[in-house]
Amino acid sequence: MNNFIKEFSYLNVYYLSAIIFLVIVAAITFIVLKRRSKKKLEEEPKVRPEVKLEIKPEVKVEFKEVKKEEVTKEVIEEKKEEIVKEVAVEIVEEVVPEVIEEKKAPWSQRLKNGLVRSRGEVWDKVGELFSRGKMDNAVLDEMEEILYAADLGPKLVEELIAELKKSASANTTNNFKLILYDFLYKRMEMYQQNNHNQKELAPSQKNTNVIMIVGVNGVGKTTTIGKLAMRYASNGAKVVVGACDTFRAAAVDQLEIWCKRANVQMIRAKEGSDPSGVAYETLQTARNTGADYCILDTAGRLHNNMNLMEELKKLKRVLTKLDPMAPHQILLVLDAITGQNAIKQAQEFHKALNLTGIIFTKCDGSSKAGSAVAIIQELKVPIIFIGVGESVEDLDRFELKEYLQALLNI
Ligand SMILES: Nc1nc2c(ncn2[C@@H]2O[C@H](COP(=O)(O)OP(=O)(O)OP(=O)(O)O)[C@@H](O)[C@H]2O)c(=O)[nH]1
Ligand SMILES: [Mg+2]
Repeated sequence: MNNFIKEFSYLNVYYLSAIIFLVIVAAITFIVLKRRSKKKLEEEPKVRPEVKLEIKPEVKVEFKEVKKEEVTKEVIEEKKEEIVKEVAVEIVEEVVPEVIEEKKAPWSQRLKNGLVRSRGEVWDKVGELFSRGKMDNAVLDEMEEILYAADLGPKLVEELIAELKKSASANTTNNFKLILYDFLYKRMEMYQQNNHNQKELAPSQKNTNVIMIVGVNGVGKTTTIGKLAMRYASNGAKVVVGACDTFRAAAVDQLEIWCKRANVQMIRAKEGSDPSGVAYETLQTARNTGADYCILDTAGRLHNNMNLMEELKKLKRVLTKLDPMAPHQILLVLDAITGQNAIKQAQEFHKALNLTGIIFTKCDGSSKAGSAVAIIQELKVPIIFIGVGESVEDLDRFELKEYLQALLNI
Protein backbone atom coordinates (compact mmCIF):
# COMPACT_ATOMS: atom_id res chain seq x y z
CA MET A 1 0.00 0.00 0.00
CA ASN A 2 2.80 2.28 1.00
CA ASN A 3 4.54 1.51 -2.29
CA PHE A 4 1.43 2.35 -4.20
CA ILE A 5 1.11 5.70 -2.47
CA LYS A 6 4.77 6.37 -3.08
CA GLU A 7 4.44 5.51 -6.80
CA PHE A 8 1.32 7.53 -7.11
CA SER A 9 2.91 10.63 -5.58
CA TYR A 10 5.96 10.21 -7.88
CA LEU A 11 3.56 10.04 -10.78
CA ASN A 12 1.81 13.09 -9.50
CA VAL A 13 5.07 15.00 -9.22
CA TYR A 14 5.87 14.04 -12.82
CA TYR A 15 2.45 15.15 -14.01
CA LEU A 16 2.60 18.29 -11.95
CA SER A 17 6.08 19.22 -13.27
CA ALA A 18 4.94 18.52 -16.83
CA ILE A 19 1.90 20.71 -16.34
CA ILE A 20 3.97 23.47 -14.74
CA PHE A 21 6.49 23.21 -17.60
CA LEU A 22 3.73 23.42 -20.18
CA VAL A 23 2.14 26.37 -18.39
CA ILE A 24 5.52 28.18 -18.30
CA VAL A 25 6.14 27.48 -22.00
CA ALA A 26 2.62 28.65 -22.85
CA ALA A 27 3.07 31.77 -20.76
CA ILE A 28 6.44 32.57 -22.38
CA THR A 29 4.99 31.98 -25.82
CA PHE A 30 2.01 34.17 -24.98
CA ILE A 31 4.24 36.96 -23.64
CA VAL A 32 6.54 36.78 -26.68
CA LEU A 33 3.62 36.80 -29.07
CA LYS A 34 1.91 39.62 -27.21
CA ARG A 35 5.11 41.68 -27.23
CA ARG A 36 5.54 41.06 -30.90
CA SER A 37 2.03 42.09 -31.72
CA LYS A 38 2.34 45.09 -29.42
CA LYS A 39 5.55 46.06 -31.18
CA LYS A 40 3.81 45.62 -34.48
CA LEU A 41 0.91 47.76 -33.33
CA GLU A 42 3.34 50.41 -32.11
CA GLU A 43 5.16 50.37 -35.42
CA GLU A 44 1.96 50.81 -37.34
CA PRO A 45 0.89 54.13 -35.85
CA LYS A 46 4.45 55.33 -36.25
CA VAL A 47 3.87 55.24 -39.95
CA ARG A 48 0.46 56.83 -39.73
CA PRO A 49 1.24 59.98 -37.74
CA GLU A 50 4.14 60.62 -40.09
CA VAL A 51 1.64 60.54 -42.89
CA LYS A 52 -0.95 62.51 -40.96
CA LEU A 53 1.50 65.29 -40.31
CA GLU A 54 1.56 66.27 -43.92
CA ILE A 55 -1.99 65.77 -44.93
CA LYS A 56 -4.89 68.14 -45.13
CA PRO A 57 -7.91 67.35 -42.94
CA GLU A 58 -9.91 65.94 -45.84
CA VAL A 59 -7.15 63.49 -46.59
CA LYS A 60 -7.05 62.42 -42.95
CA VAL A 61 -10.72 61.64 -43.14
CA GLU A 62 -10.21 59.71 -46.31
CA PHE A 63 -7.46 57.73 -44.62
CA LYS A 64 -9.60 57.01 -41.62
CA GLU A 65 -12.31 55.72 -43.87
CA VAL A 66 -10.06 52.82 -44.93
CA LYS A 67 -10.88 49.88 -42.66
CA LYS A 68 -8.12 48.96 -40.22
CA GLU A 69 -7.56 45.51 -41.78
CA GLU A 70 -7.20 47.18 -45.15
CA VAL A 71 -4.34 49.42 -44.02
CA THR A 72 -1.65 47.46 -45.77
CA LYS A 73 1.71 48.81 -46.84
CA GLU A 74 0.35 49.28 -50.35
CA VAL A 75 -2.60 51.31 -49.09
CA ILE A 76 -0.27 53.54 -47.08
CA GLU A 77 2.00 54.05 -50.07
CA GLU A 78 -0.99 54.84 -52.24
CA LYS A 79 -2.32 57.34 -49.70
CA LYS A 80 1.11 58.90 -49.37
CA GLU A 81 1.12 59.57 -53.07
CA GLU A 82 -2.27 61.20 -52.88
CA ILE A 83 -1.13 63.21 -49.91
CA VAL A 84 1.94 64.43 -51.72
CA LYS A 85 -0.27 65.57 -54.56
CA GLU A 86 -2.61 67.39 -52.17
CA VAL A 87 0.27 69.07 -50.35
CA ALA A 88 1.74 70.11 -53.67
CA VAL A 89 -1.54 71.76 -54.64
CA GLU A 90 -1.66 73.51 -51.30
CA ILE A 91 1.86 74.83 -51.62
CA VAL A 92 1.26 76.12 -55.13
CA GLU A 93 -1.83 77.97 -53.94
CA GLU A 94 0.03 79.52 -51.05
CA VAL A 95 3.19 80.46 -52.85
CA VAL A 96 1.76 82.03 -55.99
CA PRO A 97 0.30 85.20 -54.39
CA GLU A 98 3.58 85.77 -52.55
CA VAL A 99 5.55 85.48 -55.75
CA ILE A 100 3.24 88.01 -57.40
CA GLU A 101 3.63 90.26 -54.37
CA GLU A 102 7.40 90.04 -54.60
CA LYS A 103 7.40 90.87 -58.27
CA LYS A 104 5.12 93.84 -57.52
CA ALA A 105 3.47 94.32 -60.88
CA PRO A 106 3.55 97.97 -61.93
CA TRP A 107 0.43 100.03 -61.26
CA SER A 108 -0.54 100.22 -64.93
CA GLN A 109 -0.63 96.41 -65.03
CA ARG A 110 -2.58 96.17 -61.79
CA LEU A 111 -5.12 98.65 -63.08
CA LYS A 112 -5.49 96.77 -66.33
CA ASN A 113 -5.87 93.46 -64.49
CA GLY A 114 -8.31 95.05 -62.06
CA LEU A 115 -10.57 96.29 -64.83
CA VAL A 116 -10.61 92.97 -66.66
CA ARG A 117 -14.22 92.20 -65.77
CA SER A 118 -15.54 95.58 -66.87
CA ARG A 119 -13.56 95.30 -70.08
CA GLY A 120 -14.60 91.74 -70.87
CA GLU A 121 -18.20 91.83 -69.75
CA VAL A 122 -19.04 95.26 -71.09
CA TRP A 123 -16.74 97.08 -73.47
CA ASP A 124 -15.41 94.13 -75.46
CA LYS A 125 -18.98 92.93 -75.97
CA VAL A 126 -20.23 96.34 -77.08
CA GLY A 127 -17.20 96.60 -79.38
CA GLU A 128 -17.96 93.22 -80.89
CA LEU A 129 -21.56 94.25 -81.60
CA PHE A 130 -20.39 97.53 -83.09
CA SER A 131 -17.86 95.82 -85.34
CA ARG A 132 -20.64 93.78 -86.98
CA GLY A 133 -21.28 97.01 -88.88
CA LYS A 134 -25.04 96.68 -88.78
CA MET A 135 -26.67 98.83 -86.12
CA ASP A 136 -30.16 97.37 -86.50
CA ASN A 137 -32.70 97.25 -83.69
CA ALA A 138 -31.58 93.84 -82.46
CA VAL A 139 -27.97 95.03 -82.10
CA LEU A 140 -29.05 98.27 -80.46
CA ASP A 141 -31.23 96.41 -77.98
CA GLU A 142 -28.38 94.12 -77.08
CA MET A 143 -25.99 97.04 -76.65
CA GLU A 144 -28.44 98.89 -74.47
CA GLU A 145 -28.91 95.87 -72.29
CA ILE A 146 -25.17 95.49 -71.72
CA LEU A 147 -24.69 99.19 -70.97
CA TYR A 148 -27.61 99.31 -68.55
CA ALA A 149 -26.30 96.24 -66.77
CA ALA A 150 -22.95 98.02 -66.44
CA ASP A 151 -24.79 100.81 -64.61
CA LEU A 152 -23.85 103.56 -66.95
CA GLY A 153 -27.14 105.32 -66.26
CA PRO A 154 -29.96 106.08 -68.75
CA LYS A 155 -28.60 109.47 -69.84
CA LEU A 156 -25.15 108.20 -70.73
CA VAL A 157 -26.49 105.06 -72.40
CA GLU A 158 -28.74 107.14 -74.62
CA GLU A 159 -25.94 109.54 -75.56
CA LEU A 160 -23.52 106.73 -76.25
CA ILE A 161 -25.92 104.78 -78.44
CA ALA A 162 -26.60 107.95 -80.45
CA GLU A 163 -22.86 108.51 -80.84
CA LEU A 164 -22.28 104.92 -81.95
CA LYS A 165 -25.12 105.07 -84.46
CA LYS A 166 -23.53 108.18 -85.93
CA SER A 167 -20.15 106.52 -86.27
CA ALA A 168 -21.47 103.14 -87.40
CA SER A 169 -19.83 103.43 -90.79
CA ALA A 170 -16.35 103.35 -89.24
CA ASN A 171 -16.74 99.78 -88.18
CA THR A 172 -13.40 98.49 -86.93
CA THR A 173 -12.72 97.58 -83.33
CA ASN A 174 -9.95 100.11 -83.15
CA ASN A 175 -12.19 102.91 -84.28
CA PHE A 176 -14.76 101.83 -81.80
CA LYS A 177 -12.24 102.15 -78.99
CA LEU A 178 -11.27 105.63 -80.09
CA ILE A 179 -14.89 106.74 -80.37
CA LEU A 180 -15.53 105.41 -76.91
CA TYR A 181 -12.37 106.90 -75.45
CA ASP A 182 -13.33 110.36 -76.78
CA PHE A 183 -16.89 109.97 -75.58
CA LEU A 184 -15.91 109.05 -72.02
CA TYR A 185 -12.97 111.44 -71.82
CA LYS A 186 -15.08 114.46 -72.77
CA ARG A 187 -17.61 113.60 -70.10
CA MET A 188 -15.10 113.24 -67.30
CA GLU A 189 -12.31 115.61 -68.16
CA MET A 190 -13.84 118.85 -66.90
CA TYR A 191 -14.54 117.38 -63.47
CA GLN A 192 -11.29 115.50 -63.20
CA GLN A 193 -9.52 118.71 -64.09
CA ASN A 194 -10.36 119.90 -60.57
CA ASN A 195 -8.33 116.98 -59.38
CA HIS A 196 -5.22 118.31 -61.07
CA ASN A 197 -5.86 121.87 -60.02
CA GLN A 198 -6.20 120.90 -56.41
CA LYS A 199 -3.14 120.93 -54.24
CA GLU A 200 -4.32 117.37 -53.84
CA LEU A 201 -3.08 115.45 -50.87
CA ALA A 202 0.46 116.73 -50.84
CA PRO A 203 1.68 117.58 -47.37
CA SER A 204 1.40 121.27 -46.72
CA GLN A 205 4.50 122.73 -45.18
CA LYS A 206 2.94 124.49 -42.23
CA ASN A 207 -0.25 122.65 -41.52
CA THR A 208 -1.33 119.14 -40.93
CA ASN A 209 -3.32 117.95 -43.94
CA VAL A 210 -6.58 116.61 -42.53
CA ILE A 211 -8.34 113.93 -44.55
CA MET A 212 -11.72 112.69 -43.48
CA ILE A 213 -12.79 109.42 -45.05
CA VAL A 214 -16.52 108.72 -45.24
CA GLY A 215 -18.84 106.17 -46.86
CA VAL A 216 -21.46 103.54 -46.10
CA ASN A 217 -20.41 100.35 -44.40
CA GLY A 218 -18.20 97.85 -46.13
CA VAL A 219 -17.11 100.01 -49.06
CA GLY A 220 -13.44 99.88 -48.07
CA LYS A 221 -12.85 102.96 -45.90
CA THR A 222 -10.58 101.34 -43.33
CA THR A 223 -8.62 99.36 -45.92
CA THR A 224 -8.13 102.49 -48.00
CA ILE A 225 -6.91 104.44 -44.98
CA GLY A 226 -4.43 101.65 -44.28
CA LYS A 227 -3.18 101.83 -47.84
CA LEU A 228 -2.94 105.63 -47.74
CA ALA A 229 -1.12 105.58 -44.41
CA MET A 230 1.40 103.11 -45.81
CA ARG A 231 1.75 105.12 -49.00
CA TYR A 232 2.44 108.42 -47.23
CA ALA A 233 4.58 106.93 -44.49
CA SER A 234 6.76 105.10 -46.99
CA ASN A 235 7.29 108.43 -48.75
CA GLY A 236 8.67 109.81 -45.52
CA ALA A 237 5.58 111.69 -44.30
CA LYS A 238 4.46 111.64 -40.69
CA VAL A 239 0.93 110.31 -40.39
CA VAL A 240 -1.50 110.12 -37.47
CA VAL A 241 -4.67 108.07 -37.94
CA GLY A 242 -7.86 108.46 -35.91
CA ALA A 243 -10.14 105.47 -35.32
CA CYS A 244 -13.36 107.47 -35.24
CA ASP A 245 -15.46 104.44 -36.10
CA THR A 246 -16.42 103.75 -32.52
CA PHE A 247 -19.37 101.62 -33.62
CA ARG A 248 -17.43 98.35 -33.81
CA ALA A 249 -14.42 97.31 -31.72
CA ALA A 250 -13.30 95.12 -34.62
CA ALA A 251 -13.05 98.19 -36.85
CA VAL A 252 -10.48 99.70 -34.48
CA ASP A 253 -8.48 96.46 -34.36
CA GLN A 254 -8.53 96.26 -38.16
CA LEU A 255 -7.21 99.82 -38.42
CA GLU A 256 -4.59 99.15 -35.77
CA ILE A 257 -3.16 96.27 -37.81
CA TRP A 258 -2.72 98.58 -40.80
CA CYS A 259 -1.19 101.33 -38.66
CA LYS A 260 1.28 98.91 -37.12
CA ARG A 261 2.28 97.76 -40.59
CA ALA A 262 2.71 101.36 -41.70
CA ASN A 263 4.41 102.22 -38.43
CA VAL A 264 2.15 105.21 -37.84
CA GLN A 265 0.40 106.38 -34.69
CA MET A 266 -3.26 105.60 -34.20
CA ILE A 267 -5.60 107.35 -31.77
CA ARG A 268 -8.46 105.28 -30.43
CA ALA A 269 -11.54 106.17 -28.42
CA LYS A 270 -11.31 106.60 -24.68
CA GLU A 271 -14.11 105.03 -22.68
CA GLY A 272 -17.35 106.80 -23.51
CA SER A 273 -15.94 109.22 -26.04
CA ASP A 274 -17.82 109.74 -29.26
CA PRO A 275 -16.42 109.81 -32.84
CA SER A 276 -16.01 113.60 -32.74
CA GLY A 277 -13.99 113.31 -29.53
CA VAL A 278 -11.59 110.87 -31.20
CA ALA A 279 -11.33 113.14 -34.26
CA TYR A 280 -10.49 116.13 -32.06
CA GLU A 281 -7.86 114.22 -30.12
CA THR A 282 -6.32 112.83 -33.31
CA LEU A 283 -5.95 116.24 -34.89
CA GLN A 284 -4.59 117.66 -31.67
CA THR A 285 -1.94 114.92 -31.51
CA ALA A 286 -1.15 115.30 -35.20
CA ARG A 287 -0.65 119.07 -34.84
CA ASN A 288 1.34 118.76 -31.64
CA THR A 289 3.68 116.24 -33.20
CA GLY A 290 4.00 118.17 -36.48
CA ALA A 291 2.39 115.42 -38.55
CA ASP A 292 1.97 115.93 -42.29
CA TYR A 293 -1.28 113.98 -42.41
CA CYS A 294 -4.17 113.36 -40.08
CA ILE A 295 -6.44 110.68 -41.56
CA LEU A 296 -9.78 109.99 -39.93
CA ASP A 297 -11.66 106.72 -40.29
CA THR A 298 -15.39 107.10 -39.76
CA ALA A 299 -18.28 104.69 -39.28
CA GLY A 300 -20.45 103.50 -42.14
CA ARG A 301 -23.39 103.13 -39.83
CA LEU A 302 -24.26 104.03 -36.27
CA HIS A 303 -26.55 102.71 -33.60
CA ASN A 304 -30.07 102.64 -34.93
CA ASN A 305 -31.31 105.74 -33.18
CA MET A 306 -28.47 107.96 -34.38
CA ASN A 307 -28.15 109.76 -37.65
CA LEU A 308 -24.92 109.08 -39.50
CA MET A 309 -24.96 112.35 -41.42
CA GLU A 310 -25.52 114.41 -38.28
CA GLU A 311 -22.66 112.63 -36.55
CA LEU A 312 -20.33 113.22 -39.50
CA LYS A 313 -21.33 116.89 -39.68
CA LYS A 314 -20.53 117.24 -35.98
CA LEU A 315 -17.17 115.53 -36.49
CA LYS A 316 -16.35 117.94 -39.28
CA ARG A 317 -17.37 120.93 -37.15
CA VAL A 318 -15.27 119.86 -34.21
CA LEU A 319 -12.11 119.83 -36.34
CA THR A 320 -12.51 123.52 -37.19
CA LYS A 321 -11.93 124.35 -33.53
CA LEU A 322 -8.31 123.34 -34.03
CA ASP A 323 -7.92 124.44 -37.65
CA PRO A 324 -10.59 126.55 -39.36
CA MET A 325 -9.62 125.00 -42.71
CA ALA A 326 -9.91 121.42 -41.51
CA PRO A 327 -10.78 118.93 -42.87
CA HIS A 328 -8.90 119.82 -46.04
CA GLN A 329 -10.22 116.78 -47.83
CA ILE A 330 -13.48 114.91 -47.34
CA LEU A 331 -13.26 111.83 -49.48
CA LEU A 332 -16.22 109.57 -50.10
CA VAL A 333 -15.38 105.91 -50.63
CA LEU A 334 -17.63 104.27 -53.23
CA ASP A 335 -17.66 100.58 -54.03
CA ALA A 336 -17.78 100.00 -57.81
CA ILE A 337 -20.22 97.13 -57.31
CA THR A 338 -22.84 99.61 -56.11
CA GLY A 339 -23.09 101.11 -59.60
CA GLN A 340 -25.96 103.54 -60.06
CA ASN A 341 -27.04 103.27 -56.43
CA ALA A 342 -23.72 104.83 -55.52
CA ILE A 343 -24.98 108.08 -57.01
CA LYS A 344 -27.79 108.29 -54.49
CA GLN A 345 -25.42 107.57 -51.63
CA ALA A 346 -22.93 110.09 -52.91
CA GLN A 347 -25.53 112.81 -53.25
CA GLU A 348 -26.56 112.37 -49.64
CA PHE A 349 -22.99 112.59 -48.37
CA HIS A 350 -22.25 115.51 -50.65
CA LYS A 351 -25.25 117.45 -49.39
CA ALA A 352 -24.24 116.94 -45.78
CA LEU A 353 -20.48 117.33 -46.01
CA ASN A 354 -19.53 119.04 -49.27
CA LEU A 355 -17.20 116.34 -50.55
CA THR A 356 -13.86 117.20 -52.11
CA GLY A 357 -13.33 113.90 -53.88
CA ILE A 358 -14.18 110.26 -54.38
CA ILE A 359 -12.22 107.09 -53.81
CA PHE A 360 -13.55 104.45 -56.19
CA THR A 361 -12.82 101.02 -54.69
CA LYS A 362 -13.26 97.36 -55.61
CA CYS A 363 -13.15 97.99 -59.35
CA ASP A 364 -11.61 94.52 -59.61
CA GLY A 365 -14.67 92.81 -58.17
CA SER A 366 -17.23 94.17 -60.60
CA SER A 367 -18.05 94.82 -64.22
CA LYS A 368 -19.39 98.24 -63.27
CA ALA A 369 -16.16 100.21 -63.17
CA GLY A 370 -17.54 102.27 -66.06
CA SER A 371 -20.17 103.70 -63.72
CA ALA A 372 -17.45 106.09 -62.57
CA VAL A 373 -18.35 108.25 -65.56
CA ALA A 374 -21.98 108.53 -64.53
CA ILE A 375 -21.03 109.25 -60.92
CA ILE A 376 -18.67 112.07 -61.83
CA GLN A 377 -21.16 113.60 -64.21
CA GLU A 378 -23.90 113.55 -61.66
CA LEU A 379 -21.88 114.71 -58.68
CA LYS A 380 -19.32 116.95 -60.35
CA VAL A 381 -16.72 115.80 -57.85
CA PRO A 382 -13.46 114.26 -59.07
CA ILE A 383 -12.26 110.74 -58.37
CA ILE A 384 -8.97 111.06 -56.52
CA PHE A 385 -8.04 107.43 -55.93
CA ILE A 386 -9.00 104.12 -57.48
CA GLY A 387 -8.74 100.71 -55.83
CA VAL A 388 -8.39 97.46 -57.71
CA GLY A 389 -7.59 94.95 -54.99
CA GLU A 390 -6.86 94.39 -51.34
CA SER A 391 -3.11 94.89 -51.18
CA VAL A 392 -1.32 98.18 -50.58
CA GLU A 393 -0.17 98.42 -54.18
CA ASP A 394 -3.74 98.10 -55.43
CA LEU A 395 -4.60 101.72 -54.71
CA ASP A 396 -3.32 104.68 -56.66
CA ARG A 397 -4.27 108.10 -57.91
CA PHE A 398 -7.02 108.15 -60.48
CA GLU A 399 -5.64 109.45 -63.74
CA LEU A 400 -8.33 109.76 -66.39
CA LYS A 401 -6.25 108.83 -69.44
CA GLU A 402 -4.68 105.88 -67.70
CA TYR A 403 -8.08 104.70 -66.47
CA LEU A 404 -9.71 104.86 -69.90
CA GLN A 405 -6.76 103.18 -71.57
CA ALA A 406 -6.98 100.33 -69.07
CA LEU A 407 -10.78 100.13 -69.30
CA LEU A 408 -10.74 99.91 -73.09
CA ASN A 409 -7.39 98.14 -73.45
CA ILE A 410 -5.89 100.76 -75.70
N1 LIG B 1 -11.32 93.26 -54.06
C1 LIG B 1 -11.18 94.40 -53.35
N2 LIG B 1 -11.50 94.39 -52.06
C2 LIG B 1 -11.37 95.54 -51.37
C3 LIG B 1 -10.92 96.74 -51.96
N3 LIG B 1 -10.92 97.70 -51.01
C4 LIG B 1 -11.35 97.13 -49.87
N4 LIG B 1 -11.63 95.82 -50.08
C5 LIG B 1 -12.17 94.83 -49.11
O1 LIG B 1 -13.47 95.21 -48.72
C6 LIG B 1 -13.76 94.73 -47.41
C7 LIG B 1 -14.35 95.84 -46.57
O2 LIG B 1 -13.36 96.82 -46.38
P1 LIG B 1 -13.30 97.76 -45.12
O3 LIG B 1 -12.09 98.61 -45.29
O4 LIG B 1 -13.44 97.02 -43.86
O5 LIG B 1 -14.60 98.62 -45.35
P2 LIG B 1 -15.20 99.77 -44.43
O6 LIG B 1 -15.81 100.77 -45.32
O7 LIG B 1 -14.18 100.26 -43.48
O8 LIG B 1 -16.35 98.98 -43.66
P3 LIG B 1 -17.08 99.40 -42.27
O9 LIG B 1 -16.01 99.71 -41.29
O10 LIG B 1 -17.88 98.19 -41.93
O11 LIG B 1 -17.96 100.57 -42.57
C8 LIG B 1 -12.43 94.20 -46.89
O12 LIG B 1 -12.44 92.81 -46.98
C9 LIG B 1 -11.39 94.79 -47.82
O13 LIG B 1 -10.25 93.99 -47.94
C10 LIG B 1 -10.60 96.71 -53.37
O14 LIG B 1 -10.22 97.70 -54.00
N5 LIG B 1 -10.75 95.51 -54.01
MG1 LIG C 1 -14.14 100.38 -41.42
